[in-house]
This record gives sequence, C-alpha cells and structure tokens, in this order.
Amino acid sequence: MSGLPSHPRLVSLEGGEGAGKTTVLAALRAGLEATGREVVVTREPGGTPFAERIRELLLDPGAEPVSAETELLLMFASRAQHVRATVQPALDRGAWVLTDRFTDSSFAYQGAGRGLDQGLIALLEERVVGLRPGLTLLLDLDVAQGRARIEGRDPRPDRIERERDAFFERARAGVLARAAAEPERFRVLDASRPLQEVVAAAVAALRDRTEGAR
Ligand code: Z5A
Repeated sequence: MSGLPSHPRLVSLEGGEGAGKTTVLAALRAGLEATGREVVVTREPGGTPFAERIRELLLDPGAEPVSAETELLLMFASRAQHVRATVQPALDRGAWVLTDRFTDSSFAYQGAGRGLDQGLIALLEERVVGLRPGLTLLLDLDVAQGRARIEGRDPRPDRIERERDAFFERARAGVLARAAAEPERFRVLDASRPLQEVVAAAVAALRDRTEGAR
C-alpha cells in the first residue's frame, strides 16, 4: 500500500464500460446536494477544458497507432491538469468531488491491460497526482455483459472501445486486485444487478463515509 494521503471528500468511480457509472454518479450527487453539500462531478480523462482536449486525442481512433507509453503519459498529463485546476481547488473550498475514474484506471488499463510497469505508474501517481480518493466505488461487471449494454450506442467506437475483450478482462482483473489490496478504500459493487439496486448500494456506501466527513 502507498503512503499517499487519501482525501475523505474525493470519491472515485471505477468499472468497465456499461457498468452504470453515469447513473450512479447522478444519484450520488443528488444525495449529497440534498444535504446541503457542494458537489463537483467530474471525469477522467478530462475534467477541465484543456484536459478534455487531451481526452479527445486519447479517444480519437485516428490513423496512427498510439504507443502504450504515449497513452499512459497523456492520461497523466490530463490528470495533472485535472487535479490542479479542478479537484484540489474544490477540495480546498470544502466541496465533495465525485470523479468518473481516477488513477486506478491507469493501473488497470495501462498497467494490467497494456502491460506497462506498475512501478512507473506508482511513481507518476506519487509525483504528479499526490493524493488518492477516500472512497472508490468499483462497479464490477462481466466484460461481455458491459459490451452488450452499450452495443449500438455509438456507431463509431472510440480508440479504447475498439480493444479486444482480453484487454478489458486484464483491466478488470487488475482493478479487482487493487480493490482486494485496499479494502478500506474500495467498495466493490456487483454491477450485474438491476440498475436501481446498484444505485442504492452506491448511495449507501457513500452515506457510510459522509458521517463525520462533512
Ligand atoms: N481510461 C484509461 O485507459 N486510463 C485512464 O487512466 C483513464 C481512462 C482515466 C474512457 O472512459 C476510456 O478511458 C475508458 C477507460 C480509459 N475506456 N474504456 N472502457 P469512460 O469512463 O468515458 O468510458 P466507459 O467506461 O467506457 O464509459 P461508459 O461505457 O459510459 O460506462 P458507464 O458510465 O459505466 O455506463 P453508463 O453510461 O452508466 O451505462 C451504459 C448503459 O448501460 C446505459 O444504457 C445504462 O442504462 C445501462 N446500464 C447501466 N447499468 C445497468 C444495469 N445495472 N442494468 C441494466 N442496464 C444498465
């Protein structure tokens, strides 16, 4: 486990395509706002205008193959800007930050998925990011089931969506291993259940943490 500080008001959602992160985020936001808290909902890659431009680069299928190293560094370039321009200022003024993906995605996709050195990713996390969420909700779903849910959504899948299932299986195994290694931070939710049940489980998990973290 790393010695990085975790912030109790930074909450991340992780999970594969079609796991329900978008719907869950909206419910978490509504629950927190109903109690009078300021909430910033954001995402990675992206979360600031500049970082969103990096997201476009990352997801554009383009014509030129993108190396795994390029992909990793662009993910962290986006995250560096996101943390400094959006996440940290919001935390500093007392807001809750709900982010659709954070550094665990880089360990999962670029580390476990692409086979890049986990030590390099850990170093980037330490030097460039410098903090971890206090709570990470992992919406865990079978890869084929996730694909089936988003089938037909986008006539032109993005560069990462075009990957084979084996890549997503490795990423899933990678993030599950991280969850097992950090049970205090992660809550693993079975995302194959009906959406309203997944939402209710996520809201309950966050409620557990909001007690005393106002
Ligand atoms: N990536 C990376 O490689 N490295 C990094 O460091 C970071 C990211 C930060 C873009 O992320 C890509 O970037 C992503 C990882 C990579 N590529 N992949 N995979 P993204 O978060 O924008 O992409 P995504 O995970 O593919 O998003 P998504 O497909 O939109 O997933 P979602 O938000 O979890 O799903 P949803 O939109 O909420 O739900 C999809 C559909 O399923 C929708 O019709 C729902 O109504 C339905 N759904 C959801 N849950 C249920 C349940 N429980 N039952 C029935 N139907 C459901």
